[in-house]
Amino acid sequence: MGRDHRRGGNSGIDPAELAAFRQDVVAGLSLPQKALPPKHFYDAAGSRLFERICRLPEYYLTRTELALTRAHLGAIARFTGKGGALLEYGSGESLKTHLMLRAMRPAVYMPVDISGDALDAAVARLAREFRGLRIVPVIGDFTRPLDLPPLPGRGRRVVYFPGSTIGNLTPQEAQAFLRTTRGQVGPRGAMLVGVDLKKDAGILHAAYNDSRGVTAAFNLNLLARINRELGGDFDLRRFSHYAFYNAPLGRIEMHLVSLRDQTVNVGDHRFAFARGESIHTENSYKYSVAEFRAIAAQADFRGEKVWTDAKGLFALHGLLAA
Ligand code: AVJ
Repeated sequence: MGRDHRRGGNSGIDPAELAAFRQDVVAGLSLPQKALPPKHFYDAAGSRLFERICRLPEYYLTRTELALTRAHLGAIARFTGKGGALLEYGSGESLKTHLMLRAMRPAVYMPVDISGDALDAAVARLAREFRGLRIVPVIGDFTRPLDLPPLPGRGRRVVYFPGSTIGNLTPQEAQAFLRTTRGQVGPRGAMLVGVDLKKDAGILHAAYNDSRGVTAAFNLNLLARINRELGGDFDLRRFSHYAFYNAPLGRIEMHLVSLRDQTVNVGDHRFAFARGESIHTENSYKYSVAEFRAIAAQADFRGEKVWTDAKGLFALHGLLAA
């Protein structure tokens, strides 16, 4: 189903994805502050590690958003309306997607993900569970402009973007992304977006420095992936996971810190690291309800509804085209 929208084969590594990965790594490790985009965390091993993160006691985000979605499902479905088109940035593998599809009963569901394999698996399962649902999978990357097939149907168009993935973008990038989304859903459209809230720095610190070291393994897997796919020779014992809350900027930063002066090869490229120098691997922005609504307003979305948990950990925003 929908293979005509698809980029490549379904076994091994997609050559286009590999080329993009190589380009990002060479460019990112050539910067004065070395940096790698977090989207490359999610190879098969990284996706498994992320699923383990989601089950960690310290990582409150996933379970809080799920509980929130369950608790308010009726109100969320009244907000989206039924029978429209649901576009999700993410593969649709999550339990939250099932809940949303069951409550909203859209005519069309369009999952957008960079992993063709993840899409294949999710589409097969959803097609079995939701007979009659038109599923249009799209391989794509929400951080880049994306040519989507037109969303069919005359019902409301709703974009679902759970998981606080929007936190990976800077506020400026988030605003531009919301503006693109606003164009996709049109004048009667809506968006449901999961956003991690600002909170006590100790809670944030624990969530990104878990006691079992799963987040550290997730971060370091990026170097293992470079070794596996790009012929790198990173010695993982010579780098360490470092995550902290940058309060002035309102974000968790993740880095990989070089434990000594060293040189690393990636294919034909050589990169020098001083002891203590880091690769910045992820930002995870945290927004108060008012801060996020202000960004949405700049993109012509009005904050219509917001659902939060009792502890004020996580927010699900219901935005309407303004
Ligand atoms: C998937 C981007 C929401 O920022 O919390 C989890 C990724 N990184 N632990 C986040 C992540 C380290 C996660 N997002």
